[in-house]
Amino acid sequence: MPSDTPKLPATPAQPALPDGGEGTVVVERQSSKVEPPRLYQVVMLNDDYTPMEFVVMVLQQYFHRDLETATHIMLKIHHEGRGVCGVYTKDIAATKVELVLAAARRAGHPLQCIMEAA
Ligand code: TYC
Repeated sequence: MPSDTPKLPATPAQPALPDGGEGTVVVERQSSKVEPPRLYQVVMLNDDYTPMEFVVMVLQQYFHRDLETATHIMLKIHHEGRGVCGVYTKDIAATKVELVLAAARRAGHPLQCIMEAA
């Protein structure tokens, strides 16, 4: 080989081993069980001013309810004072509450929406 040929790095004698060649591999046990995430229900509250059609639209748009189910939930809220729109993990429930409140504010309606541990 001519003396100016670049040299490749030397191949290690041993392939890389998980124990670095020491002969021991430690597998750590999980210290705690993985629990399913806590769930939160998004609850809409009744008021005297928000139009029924707006509540039905919100239930369809933000909670993916069909017209019949959205109407049923809206009427339940209207008669009983509150109703569950859906059940979600914490971040999703919080986002839904923010989106509903923002939509109500934009439209000038006093609609209130909260989340609570399911
Ligand atoms: N009570 C309202 C009305 O009579 C309708 C309504 C339903 C408002 C549900 C809010 O979360 C609500 N126009």
